[in-house]
Amino acid sequence: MSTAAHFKSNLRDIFFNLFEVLDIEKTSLGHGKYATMDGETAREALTGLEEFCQAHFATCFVSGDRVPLGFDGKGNVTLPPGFKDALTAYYAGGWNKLELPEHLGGYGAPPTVAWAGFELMGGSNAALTFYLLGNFMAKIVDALGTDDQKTRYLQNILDKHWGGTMVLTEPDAGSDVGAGLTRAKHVAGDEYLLEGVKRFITNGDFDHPENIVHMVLARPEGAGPGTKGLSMFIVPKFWVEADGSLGARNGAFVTNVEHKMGIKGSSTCELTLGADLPCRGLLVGGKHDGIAQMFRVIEYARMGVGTKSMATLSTAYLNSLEYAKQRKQGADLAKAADKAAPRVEIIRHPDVRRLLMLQKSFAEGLRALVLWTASIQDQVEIKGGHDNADAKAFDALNDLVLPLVKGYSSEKVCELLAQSLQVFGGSGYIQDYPIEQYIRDQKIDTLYEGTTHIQAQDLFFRKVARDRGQTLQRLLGEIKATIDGLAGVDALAVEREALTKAHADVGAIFMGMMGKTMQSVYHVGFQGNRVLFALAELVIGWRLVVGAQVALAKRATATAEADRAFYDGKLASARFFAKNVLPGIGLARQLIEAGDLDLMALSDDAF
Ligand code: ST9
Repeated sequence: MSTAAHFKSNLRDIFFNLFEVLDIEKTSLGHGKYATMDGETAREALTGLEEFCQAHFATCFVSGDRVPLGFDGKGNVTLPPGFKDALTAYYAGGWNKLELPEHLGGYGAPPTVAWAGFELMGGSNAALTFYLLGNFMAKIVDALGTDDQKTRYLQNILDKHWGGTMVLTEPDAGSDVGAGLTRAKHVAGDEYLLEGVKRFITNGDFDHPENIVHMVLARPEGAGPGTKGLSMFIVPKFWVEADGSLGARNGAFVTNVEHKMGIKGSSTCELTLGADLPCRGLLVGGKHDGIAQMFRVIEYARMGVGTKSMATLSTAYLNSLEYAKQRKQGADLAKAADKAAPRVEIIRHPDVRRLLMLQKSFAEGLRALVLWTASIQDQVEIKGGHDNADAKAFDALNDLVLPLVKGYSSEKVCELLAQSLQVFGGSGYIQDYPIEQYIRDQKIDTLYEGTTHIQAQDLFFRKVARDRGQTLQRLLGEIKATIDGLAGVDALAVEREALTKAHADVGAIFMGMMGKTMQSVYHVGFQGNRVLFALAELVIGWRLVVGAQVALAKRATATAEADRAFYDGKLASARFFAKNVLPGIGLARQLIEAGDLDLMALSDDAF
């Protein structure tokens, strides 16, 4: 297979979600901050981006895996073949402007359109896509920086395409960010000197931009322990003077590049601050509010990681579908006794059909989850940012579902990619096909930006318990309204019944867990992931059924054969999920209710 051909996109389903289900032409485009973007522009942009990703991102997907990053031992990392050209083409085509707001010179696409675009980029070459984080850091400087910080950085990042990083992790501070030891010593005004060693820094160095802007968490002298004692600093590779001109090399040096299982083209670096040269940084916004500031970046990255997983499953599914339609092996199972029976394409085998529909329903279900979540983000901005009651309700809903996007999408896709490979038989295990690389490139998604259990704790303690279940209840109410609306719709009776049962099970799971948590928080430790998965499956099942309602209506009037087949496929995905996934929530409920603390009592030596 050619290196470019690995990426198979599904723009038809993206458009189905955006324009037929979420109806963003009515709900998002033309409103508030998105006043100037219309449906035609959004469709053209995504169609163009798809072509661009095929031509420039997909083409270096393999070289990014096979040709190692260069590292000179003096802080400088060189990119694999094709990466620099692809980044140059990306900026030359103005694709970075798609999600930038108009006041920063962008086209003002809402999150729905931007995350749809991200699916295309992350699916065609995730390692390369990460190098584009600088663009988002410009938004952070714009939102949080002082006027002086904006003068130094904003136009530089935007016009010169500087890189950006998020710098939290240290050798002994991974999930436990608050254990970070990097220190910051006040110099004057908002300027500090930083010292410490940071680890696993994505994009720590690369040889495309002239400068890289690191957003670093460090503890100022005298600050308290834990995350609340951390502040966020802008630490550039090259110092930037007050007039925005480039100054001397700053003391933030890459001192190692990790050799990883996957996303090898993405430089994951150890970053040493203040060892050989002083490392100067500016306190973001002149305010000690580091962890809250950094969570603006983390939330974006968590959404990005969940979307990357979904995008990987989608292209893996479409690759395995293509293979299953071409590969002939064995006779039809019903004629297997007849040794002279004709050989059939493997898509004719029931087990392969099951594997294909399993992937299809999850790829479409996860896309529906991601784009629905993005539509909530659209509304936060349209309703006036974070400052009014309506916007706050959408913001709380976005907070509630982000752990599903990040935690569930990454875990489920990790499991399902093995099934994508299974369709290929032994051929899937070799590098002639992209699935083995997909598996290696995707596994990281369950780990970085907060492991799956961090997402489960975030969901249970912060997004449900601390909120006294209010946002969860609103969400369950919305799902209930869909169930009620399906009364009498015979074609979706199976879906209605499965959703009704799953809805009741999830309600009972949360009620039961509140009681169990009163007895011991260890119950959340044991059952948290299961709770996260149960809610995610309910929400995905719901979104698939909402899509099925639309598909049912459109199917009735569709004249083109391709449209009829597409809507039949949507109905089939929803039905498969309702029959094969939603009933599993009942089992999860039983296991959660029966969950005990036995393992805590077992001696460590017994493991
Ligand atoms: C990493 C980098 O992993 C990986 C690279 C990813 C690259 C992604 C790139 C994305 C895309 C780029 C391309 C763009 C192209 C776009 C093109 C589009 C067309 N929400 O519970 P407490 C805050 S980096 C909001 O007491 P502990 C809050 O301020 C490493 N805020 O925590 C809170 O205070 P309060 C990532 C939250 O026990 C404060 O924290 N590392 C949330 O002190 C304290 O909260 C991680 O993710 C939240 N959900 O600390 C760390 N939670 O309560 C994982 C907390 O007063 N560890 N805050 O509001 C954790 O998350 C831990 O739970 C912990 C615990 C550190 C928060």
